Amino acid sequence: MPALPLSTSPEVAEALADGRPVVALESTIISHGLPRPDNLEAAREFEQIVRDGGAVPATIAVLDGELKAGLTAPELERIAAEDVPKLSVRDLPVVLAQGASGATTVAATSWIANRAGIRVFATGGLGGVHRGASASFDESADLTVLGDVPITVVSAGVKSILDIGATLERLETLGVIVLGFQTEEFPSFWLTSSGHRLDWRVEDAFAVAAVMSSRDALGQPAGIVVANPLPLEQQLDPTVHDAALTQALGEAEQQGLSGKDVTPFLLQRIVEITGGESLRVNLDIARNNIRVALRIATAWSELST
Ligand code: PSU
Ligand code: MN
Repeated sequence: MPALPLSTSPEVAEALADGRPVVALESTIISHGLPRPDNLEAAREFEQIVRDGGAVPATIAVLDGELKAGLTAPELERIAAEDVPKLSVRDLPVVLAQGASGATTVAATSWIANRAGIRVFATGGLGGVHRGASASFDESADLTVLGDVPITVVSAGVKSILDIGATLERLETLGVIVLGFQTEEFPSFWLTSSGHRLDWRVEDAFAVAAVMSSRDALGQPAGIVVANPLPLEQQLDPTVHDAALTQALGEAEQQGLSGKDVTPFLLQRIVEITGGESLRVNLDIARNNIRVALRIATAWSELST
C-alpha cells in the first residue's frame, strides 16, 4: 500500500500526539458557503475561536494533490481566494491523482479528519436528503460517510432547503447517533427548530464525550451528529426565512439545476433575497457550533488521557 498522502500540520500533529483537544473545520463553507472577502475573515475567526478556547484548529482541504489536516495562514488564504471545486469523498482520489486542490464537504472533511486521528468536527449545517429525492435520488454523501466514520460533528441540523424528515430517517437507517445539545428538537439551521423531535438530549460536552466513549467500547462504525440549535433570539425571522426559501427553490427548479450545484445556488440566492441577513445568521451558527465542538474536544481529551 502506498503511503497515505495526508499532511497533518505540525501544530495539529503535536496536539494529537499529546492528547490535547483538536477541532476539525470544514473548507466548503469557506470556498462555497460564504462570499468573498467575508469568507477569509470568517475562516480566520473560526480558527481563532478554537485557539482562544485552548484547542488546536485543523481546517481541512486538499492542496496540490495532498490531503491537509491543518492549514498554514497562506494555505487558508488560497482556499478562500481561489476557485476550487467542492470535494466529496469520491472526488479525493481524482484530485490527488491530478495534483489538484479543492474544498472539502462534511463527508470529505469527516473522512480526512478521521484518517488524521481527529475525533471532533464543527460545521454549519450538514448535507442531507434533498426535496424530491424519491425521484432524483439526490442525497448527500455526508449521510453515508457519517454512517461509516467515527467522527463527532456539531451542526445546527440541516437547512430547510432539504427534506429534514427524510434526512433524519436516513441517519437512523445508517446508524448515525443524533444527540440534541440541550434540546429535544432537531434544529433547521437558520431556525432554532424544525418541528422534528429527537430521541436523545444531552446537557453538556461531557455527556457527548461519554457517548463517544461508549460508542468506541461497542465498536460501532458510525459517527455522532450533535445537533446544536441557535438561541431563539439569534434565529432568522421565520417569515423572512419562509419567503426566501420558497423563492430560491422556485428559481432552482426553473433553471433546471441538479446535483451538487443545487446547495451552493440556494444558499447564494437566500443570502441575496434576505439582503445578507441569512449570512449573519450563518456566521452565528458556525461560531456557536465551533464553541460547542471546542468544549466536546476538551471533554474528550480529559476523558481519554
Ligand atoms: N449545507 C449548508 N452549508 C454548506 C453545505 C451544506 O448549510 O456549505 C455544504 C457542506 O460542505 C456539505 C455539502 O457537506 O454542502 C453538502 O453538499 P451535497 O449536498 O452536494 O453533498
Ligand atoms: Mn447531491
